[in-house]
Amino acid sequence: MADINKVAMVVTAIIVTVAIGFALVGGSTQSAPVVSVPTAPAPVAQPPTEETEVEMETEVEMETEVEMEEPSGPQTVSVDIPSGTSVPGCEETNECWLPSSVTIQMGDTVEWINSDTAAHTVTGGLPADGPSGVFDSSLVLAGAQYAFTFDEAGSYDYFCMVHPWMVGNVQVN
Ligand SMILES: [Cu+2]
Repeated sequence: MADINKVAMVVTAIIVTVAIGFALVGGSTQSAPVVSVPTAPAPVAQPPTEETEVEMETEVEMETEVEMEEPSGPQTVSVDIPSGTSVPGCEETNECWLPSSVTIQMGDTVEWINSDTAAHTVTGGLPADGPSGVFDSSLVLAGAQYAFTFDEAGSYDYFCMVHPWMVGNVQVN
């Protein structure tokens, strides 16, 4: 009887130990994924996103700084007088001057380059009102150019005295 009881107690102890072991192992294996799933992906996924955004913002700021440093000081903007503008038609697509409208800063210079075979003028004003007197190139021969520096802000219409359909504008800020 005593031996049987001892055996039974040992067996019971083994069973209990194994059961506790399963409980611990099972509990740990069950709780481990439950805890790690919500915590692990969230912090791992967010920091890289924030770092990427910060890096992109920094790059944009650096590019902006570089771009803003370049226009320091007076600039010269070129306007082309395309070939064929001595015949009406360019005004329909607004291409008598390329570009037909430019925006510059005070102190900047606009340089008109005559790429046409005909002579043109760059005359401040509008055909209906006549020359404004602000600037006038007189005849700019084929291949020649004319430049004017705008020191005062404003909107300056201009046209060609020879071909009054050629109308352009310079916006000075
Ligand atoms: Cu012209």
